[in-house]
Amino acid sequence: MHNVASIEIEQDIIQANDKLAYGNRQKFDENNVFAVDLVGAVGSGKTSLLETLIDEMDDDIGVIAGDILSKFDAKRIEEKNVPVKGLNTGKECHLDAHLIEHAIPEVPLEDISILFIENVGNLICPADFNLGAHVRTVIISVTEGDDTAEKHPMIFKGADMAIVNKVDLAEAVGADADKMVNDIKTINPDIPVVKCSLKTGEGVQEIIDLYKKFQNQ
Ligand SMILES: Nc1nc2c(ncn2[C@@H]2O[C@H](COP(=O)(O)OP(=O)(O)OP(=O)(O)O)[C@@H](O)[C@H]2O)c(=O)[nH]1
Ligand SMILES: [Mg+2]
Repeated sequence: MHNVASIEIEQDIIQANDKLAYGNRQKFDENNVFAVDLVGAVGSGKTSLLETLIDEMDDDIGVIAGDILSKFDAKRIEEKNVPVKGLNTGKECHLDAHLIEHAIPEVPLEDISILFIENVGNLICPADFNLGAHVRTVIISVTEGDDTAEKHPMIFKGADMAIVNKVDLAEAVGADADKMVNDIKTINPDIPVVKCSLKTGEGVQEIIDLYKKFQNQ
């Protein structure tokens, strides 16, 4: 009985979130803003990827940076002189559409063409929470272990593209980056997967090309 009740509550929360996400998507579309939900394990390279993309992409980029307690990531993005709104989730281990709805007025959508939303570092909680973004990217890195994708299939099932980062460290940590790519492709055969190193630049152009392709779809 208790289990049935908790499933119903969870469904209600997810449905309410989906409704708000739809509203967020409308605001992005009205402003011709392509929005990306960037999800990944703690320390997998989310903020580093954004720093690189801000440097390398021609687009006007804005960022919403979610963190549990700090504004560290927002400060790193601020140094790149692009619009950024830092969001603290408190105890919550994911962003949700309601938080994004309230952050949107603080990002000048009319001045940007891409909005990256850095989700809280976590491969579990964000899976169910649509933010209204056009694309969800999942980034993991070899240093979390090459069984990471196998252990977290749900996050890859709902993703549009995936990145296996820090391949420059694969040998040092005894991880097989190709296995990680294959695991992701087994979980979700429809999505592109890029092997990347934000230290050497490997894979960065491929990621940029994918975002351009998604933007033009
Ligand atoms: N060697 C190597 N280090 C990397 C790479 N990408 C990121 N790092 C380092 O990994 C650490 C974590 O990177 P972040 O970009 O802060 O990771 P994050 O996913 O934003 O972390 P949280 O927001 O705390 O979850 C930093 O010290 C980066 O310099 C990479 O490709 N290779
Ligand atoms: Mg970060």
